[in-house]
Parts: sequence; structure tokens; C-alpha cells
Amino acid sequence: MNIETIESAALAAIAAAAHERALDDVRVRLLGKKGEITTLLKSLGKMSAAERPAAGARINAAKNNLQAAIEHRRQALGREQLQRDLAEQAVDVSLPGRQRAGGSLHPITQTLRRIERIFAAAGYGVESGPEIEDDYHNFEALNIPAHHPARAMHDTLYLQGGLQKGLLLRTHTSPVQVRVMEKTRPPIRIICPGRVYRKDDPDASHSPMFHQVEGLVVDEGIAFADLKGTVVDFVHKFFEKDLGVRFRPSYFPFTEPSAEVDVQCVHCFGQGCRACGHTGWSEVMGCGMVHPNVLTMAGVDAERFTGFAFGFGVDRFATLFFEIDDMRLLFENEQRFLKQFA
Ligand code: 2NL
Repeated sequence: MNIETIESAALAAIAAAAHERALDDVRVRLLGKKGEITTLLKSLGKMSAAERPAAGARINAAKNNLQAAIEHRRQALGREQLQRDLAEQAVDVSLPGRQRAGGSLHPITQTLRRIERIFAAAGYGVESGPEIEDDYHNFEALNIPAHHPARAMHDTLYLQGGLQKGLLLRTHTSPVQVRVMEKTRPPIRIICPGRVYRKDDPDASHSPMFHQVEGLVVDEGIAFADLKGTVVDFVHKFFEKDLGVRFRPSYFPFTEPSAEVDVQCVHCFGQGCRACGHTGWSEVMGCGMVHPNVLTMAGVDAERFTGFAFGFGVDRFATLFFEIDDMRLLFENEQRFLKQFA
């Protein structure tokens, strides 16, 4: 076959190769060991010396031309394939993204942060301590006598036997304050938030684990008026409402005098409703002047220093603030409930 015919047929085959495999078949057919061009080049040896240079030049030119055409076609096929791949794997950037479920703070944590922010702004330090306590720091140091009902097995969760003898789950965060008094000299101005435990059967207003904040101020010349002002200020800042606050005389072994604090019902502003049992008031905390025995046992000079203390349930404040009617909701972690406070 003559070289022009081979070359034009080959160029047509190269142009027609629809994919790399077909193109490679064409290449082998032309330039492989037994390819048409290779065979023609081998045939040069049989030619006369006169014919050989022109024929050789012509065949080599065809070979170079075809190699270039194959390479050109290969690149074109590569680009076509790339375009197909890109089209196939294309991402629709206009599609809405997969929504990530955002977390949020638990209503108790939100309430705690709110309480801490108010007291921190008034110059209080925030202290924490162990949830497993000894009998001394939880009871003895707080002037709670041996046969006080709070110490009874049915109120306190005691750890069992062996090395754990005399250990219990703290029933209030007062032991943290005792420890602070033991290791620092007045003035002391702290709040102690944390988990506390009681052997209670859970109901709408009781949980065996709940959250408490206690506050303690010890300095020279601290009076009940300071306690009263502090508590009223705090309640107004916390609820952001001008609610009435009243102090009722009460009794705690660790304070003298002692008082219970009522706040006007956040729902009815004192009118009386179901939430406040038609009294118009909600009981929110206990407080009093630190008993001199408590100061003395902790190594504070009770002749020189006086102090006040208060304690309240964070969960109670959370239910009042967010208008939640059952405390158990705070501990069940039901997503549909928690989402309302995100
Ligand atoms: C309540 C309210 C209260 C205290 C806690 C306290 C702590 C120290 C000394 C004196 Cl270190 N008092 N804390 C005071 C009054 C009330 O808690 O209803 N508790 C049963």
C-alpha cells in the first residue's frame, strides 16, 4: 500500500478513535512491532540506494505526523474525559447544607451562670469543693448536733463501710464554706455552687441530686442589714422584676438569728394563683447570721468577726425563672423539653 493512502486512512482512524483504548489500538496497528508504518520502514532495506533516501524521508515524515496526531488526539480525549468526570461529579452548591444540631446550655447551667454573674459583679469569689464529704465538714462544723434529724440515715446518703467509713454525699455546699474559713482569714465574700444529695423520693419538687448555691460573708461589723440588702438586691437582679421580698424568722443550727426568704410569686405578682398555692408568695431561700460556734470551730475569731450566710436551690430558681412546673423535667434530658431553652 502506498504511504499517502496509509497516512490518510490512519489520520481518519485517529480522529475517529472515541476513547483511549481505541486510540491505542490504532497506534499499535500503525507503529507497533508489526504495524503498517513499521513494516514500511523495514521494507526500506529492500529498496535500491537511489530510491531509499526519498522513500525513507517520506515514511519518517508520515510516522512523525501520525505520532503527533495520536498524541494530539490523546490529549483531546483526556480533556473530554475530564469534562465528563467533572459534569458527573458536579456538586450543586445551591443545595441547602446538612443542618448540624447545635447544642445549648442546660437551663440549670444558664441559671447558675446568671447567679454567678450577679454575685461576681458584687465582688464575690466562686468556690467549689468535694461532693463526697466527711461527717465533720458536712455536719459537726456546722453546729448540727449528733441527733439532729438531718443526720438521720433516711435523709443523708452515707457511703458504705471500710475506708469509706464516715463519708457521705454532701447534703449542702456549706462544707465548702467551712473549708474556705479554715484556710483563709477574713474578709471572706464567696458563693459556693454545686451538686448536693438527699435521700428523697423524686416528685415534682424533689430530686435526690439537686443544685445549691450558698453564700458566705465574714468581716468586721457585718450585720443582718447587710444580709437583707444583699438578698433583696440579688432577687431583684435575678428576676429583673420589682418583686416584694419578705423575711420570716426561722431556725437553722448554723445561723442565729435565722430567716426564711419569700419572694412575691413571679406568676401572679402576689395576687395568688395555682403556682404559689394561692398565697401570693414563693419560699426561695434560707439565711441568717453565722452562728459563733461555726466561726470558732473553723478558726475565725468570733469576738472580732461576724458574718451572714444564705443557701438556696438553683433548680428552684430555674423553675421559677423559666416557669417550669415540674423539677423532674430538669433531670430527664428530654430533647423536646431542652430545645425550649436553646
Ligand atoms: C436552707 C438554706 C442555708 C446557710 C445555708 C451556712 C453556711 C455556713 C455557715 C452558716 Cl459555712 N450558714 N449556710 C445558712 C442559712 C441557710 O441554707 O434552707 N438550708 C437548710
